[in-house]
Amino acid sequence: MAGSDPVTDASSAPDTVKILIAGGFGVGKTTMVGSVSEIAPLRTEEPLTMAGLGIDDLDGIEEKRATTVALDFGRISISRELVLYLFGTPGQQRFWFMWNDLALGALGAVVLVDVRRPESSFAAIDFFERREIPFVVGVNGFHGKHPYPAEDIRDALAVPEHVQVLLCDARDRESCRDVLIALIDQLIASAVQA
Ligand SMILES: Nc1nc2c(ncn2[C@@H]2O[C@H](COP(=O)(O)OP(=O)(O)O)[C@@H](O)[C@H]2O)c(=O)[nH]1
Ligand SMILES: [Mg+2]
Repeated sequence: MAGSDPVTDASSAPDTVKILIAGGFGVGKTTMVGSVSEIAPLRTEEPLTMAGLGIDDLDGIEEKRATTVALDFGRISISRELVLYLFGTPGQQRFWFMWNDLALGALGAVVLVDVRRPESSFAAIDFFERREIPFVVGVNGFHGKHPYPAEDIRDALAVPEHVQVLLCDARDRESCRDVLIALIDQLIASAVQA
């Protein structure tokens, strides 16, 4: 009784793709997952406490009050055929042991950069380059300001030519969606080439 029952027909189910949202501590990863997610994002945030004093580098991000201890999780439908599952990584170096596990099965990543402290996302760029996981760079202009063109951030972080660098606002749904769509376009283009 093969049929086209939309409930049981696997071909009508959307493709689901795992995407990582990575970058340094306090660059806006949790904010981005929260802005774009259609489901209430799962957060594993804890208030920053004295325990992290001297460990978590708050230089330049004094307004940060909470920190992601495991991961952020959200979902966004790009079309009827494509649903992205977003995994926001914890930024602090002491949680880096989790990154390899989080990266399993990920098709691509967004590396978010705080325009005021671009170097804090360098390690994330290095991580995806080494593992040959495709990524785009999203430059989060805090306070909606973009003092530098994308190409300056590319030069500062030695981002290779084939990786897109996009200016964005982690608080803005459309802006974050545009970054994710750019990543998907990049993934499709490289799949077509292969
Ligand atoms: N003004 C401003 N604040 C932001 C922006 N993105 C994130 N924040 C704030 O910066 C802090 C760190 O962001 P968060 O998303 O927790 O960073 P994460 O450590 O990368 O997950 C939080 O207090 C956010 O509300 C932004 O684009 N503009
Ligand atoms: Mg976070």
